[in-house]
Amino acid sequence: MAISRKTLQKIAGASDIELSKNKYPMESNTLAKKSSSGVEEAQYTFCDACNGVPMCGIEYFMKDGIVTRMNGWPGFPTSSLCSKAYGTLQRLYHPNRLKYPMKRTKPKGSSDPGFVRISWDEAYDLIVKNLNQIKEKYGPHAAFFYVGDPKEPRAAVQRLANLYGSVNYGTESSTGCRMGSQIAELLTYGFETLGSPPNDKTKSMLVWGTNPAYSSDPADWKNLLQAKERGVKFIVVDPRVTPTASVLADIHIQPKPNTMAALASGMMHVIFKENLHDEGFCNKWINGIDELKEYVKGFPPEKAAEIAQVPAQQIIDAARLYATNTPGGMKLSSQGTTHNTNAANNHRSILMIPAICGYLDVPGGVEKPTNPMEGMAGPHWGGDLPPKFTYREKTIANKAHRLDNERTPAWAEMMVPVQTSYLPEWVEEGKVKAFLGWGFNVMIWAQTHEYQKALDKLDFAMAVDYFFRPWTHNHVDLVLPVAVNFERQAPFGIHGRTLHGRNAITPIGEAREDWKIALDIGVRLGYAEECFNGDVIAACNDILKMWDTSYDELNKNLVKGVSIPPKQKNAFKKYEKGMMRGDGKPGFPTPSGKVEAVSMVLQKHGNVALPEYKEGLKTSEEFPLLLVSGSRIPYITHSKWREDSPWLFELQKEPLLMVHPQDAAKREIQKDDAIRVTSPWGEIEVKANPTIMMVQGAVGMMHGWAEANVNALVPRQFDPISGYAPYKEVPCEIKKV
Ligand SMILES: Nc1nc2c(c(=O)[nH]1)N[C@H]1C(S)=C(S)[C@@H](COP(=O)(O)OP(=O)(O)OC[C@H]3O[C@@H](n4cnc5c(=O)[nH]c(N)nc54)[C@H](O)[C@@H]3O)O[C@H]1N2
Ligand SMILES: Nc1nc2c(c(=O)[nH]1)N[C@H]1C(S)=C(S)[C@@H](COP(=O)(O)OP(=O)(O)OC[C@H]3O[C@@H](n4cnc5c(=O)[nH]c(N)nc54)[C@H](O)[C@@H]3O)O[C@H]1N2
Ligand SMILES: [Mo]
Repeated sequence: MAISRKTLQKIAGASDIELSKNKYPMESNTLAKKSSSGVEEAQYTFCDACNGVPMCGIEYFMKDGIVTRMNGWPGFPTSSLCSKAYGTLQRLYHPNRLKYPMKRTKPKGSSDPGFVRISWDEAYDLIVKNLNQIKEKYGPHAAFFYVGDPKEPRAAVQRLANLYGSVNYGTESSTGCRMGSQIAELLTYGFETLGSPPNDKTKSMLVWGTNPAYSSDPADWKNLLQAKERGVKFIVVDPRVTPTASVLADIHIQPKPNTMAALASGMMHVIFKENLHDEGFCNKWINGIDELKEYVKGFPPEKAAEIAQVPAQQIIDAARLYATNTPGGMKLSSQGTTHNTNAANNHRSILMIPAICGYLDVPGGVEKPTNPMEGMAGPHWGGDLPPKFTYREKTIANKAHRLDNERTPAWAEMMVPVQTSYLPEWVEEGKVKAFLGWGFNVMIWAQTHEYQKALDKLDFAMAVDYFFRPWTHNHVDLVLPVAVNFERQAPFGIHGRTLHGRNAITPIGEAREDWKIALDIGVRLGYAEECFNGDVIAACNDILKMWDTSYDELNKNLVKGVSIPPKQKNAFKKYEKGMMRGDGKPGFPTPSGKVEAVSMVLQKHGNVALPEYKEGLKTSEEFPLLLVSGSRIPYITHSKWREDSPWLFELQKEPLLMVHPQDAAKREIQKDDAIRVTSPWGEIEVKANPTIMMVQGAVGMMHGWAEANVNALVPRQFDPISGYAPYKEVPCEIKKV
């Protein structure tokens, strides 16, 4: 897998880049203001470093056609930039950026794929030829469309998939990120929420399995710090000693990973027993309340404590603190509680705590926005994309052809993007023949080599990326160079009810925008009109017209943005007022009209319908430690920001394994020792980083390092509801090399 910097540059076609010269003039650029020589002019775009949604705003300055400096976009709702955002400037001019379409010339499996530069015309012809052949031979659903962590390409790629006729469109969010918690929320509450920011009505907060000090945008973290100063009581549940826990927690519970349903059941046991719950809400609005009460009777604090390996008194104290400091809010993780074999029910169990306390949709509790952007509710560009633009009706009409119907039926019923964990099986069964991927990384999947093998077996695979990533791109036929955040006009920004335009400089080399590539392919497949003849602004306008505005209008109001007024006044307890369900009846938007402790959808599919605890992967004498992988660090996102941005790379140049000092001492391991990490499913070598951040009995490291891919250790044993992999509960052992 190791590949030299020189080879990478050769593949990227980068040797002709000289940063000292003005190589990227702005003639062809429609939007960025031309600066007269020597004068700096402010321009605006968004940061896509951690792909948080909504994105942070960047103000940047040009001199002689070059972006010379940047800072937060003044007045933009999230504009205090972190180190990764500043790293995007270095990424823009990185000599290894992909600049031309590249086609492989050697067969799959060769040590050198033999990528050569081709023209865009040739690249598009290759894609169209393959897509047409596949449609003819196997039908359109055999082509899989996929977008990784990047959120911005999604609407255009899903539109393309549906136009071509394939219902099989998936994303990294539908594989291992946000949607595992989202399905739990939809099954339980009927709407998606990880909680709302605490406000001056909030008296307590449950912060569960998330470390916003490192993973959230700075404004979000600041909000939590301010709540702490106001005296809000915090319960932080995380096996590790994170900055979030040490700064915020009145009570820090450090449970064994994947025991959340036992721990939450223990807390609910105390709340019911001490009559601290909201009996009126429970009786009227919770489906299966009797079954839930009965179930948690089986989890007295001592028993929950034994399973979760925490002091019983802490469970009692936390339950009392949360239920008596009314109302309580919550901040849950997109993925910290769902990277295990009981993913959805662990998360559902946590969601039941604020529900039984009556904290849903009350001021200061778990607030649900009254006026999300019509036609685009949810995390914009991340999850629920504009249904009209993405042809949702086709996704619904083609439901029978979804590849996830068989193995994760509850998922297939509830979620729009397909769950992709079973890609290797589908390829083996001949159900997938082509893979068209925008911004994706095979290293994010458990047992990565299975996905690499699957890509190798396809008739056709392509990737669209900023850089050449050998571990992924050595397994595709075509790699297309994409424009970065400074170089794209689509999509526009959405923040609450405010829309923002952006400027774009001319892309380096022949890089093109994600939206442009998707639309161009559509045009060549015969959908010129539907794909706006490849015009990304026209595509944006097609969405913007639903709010009676246009890209032009956004750019006229560039700095301030355009706010779309809400149609109704803000309201609480909307479930009492018929404001939550599509049919206008009172109740929650679930099949029963109530918060579902017993999920009717799960019942129908034969899944465990109560949020029950299930024992996970077992440690043993041979593998006594639990690996909790992927905990975020401030200056890295997944596989990115290693060589992409040398400023950030300086902060950490190699993968490190966090281990509690006592666990290290037992094995005579010291800081920076080379160690082998072994699980029943694989092994890797890394350097040791003994730290008290790690709880005893567990070890942790970040995913995305090619030289030590932690997902080699993670088994493909998926949660039956969400299809999620146990990234955070792998039995393992470590040994000095
Ligand atoms: N073991 C373990 N595995 C995990 C996790 C974990 O915690 N532990 N976390 C999971 C989670 S939550 C996530 S989100 C995934 C991450 O999954 P991925 O998104 O697949 O991972 P990245 O490594 O960020 O790869 C993104 C690729 O897209 C390229 N790219 C970035 N932005 C753009 C863009 O706008 N357009 C295009 N075309 N390309 C772009 C980058 O250069 C990079 O090559 O990993 C999952 N896997
Ligand atoms: N700097 C930076 N920011 C990012 C990213 C990044 O890579 N770098 N990635 C972005 C993405 S894609 C995502 S999904 C988000 C993720 O955002 P977060 O969810 O806040 O990310 P983590 O830091 O992984 O926090 C998860 C925490 O869960 C804990 N944990 C593990 N297992 C369990 C369990 O069973 N129960 C409980 N209670 N806790 C558990 C871990 O110790 C860890 O501290 O961050 C986003 N922001
Ligand atoms: Mo994620």
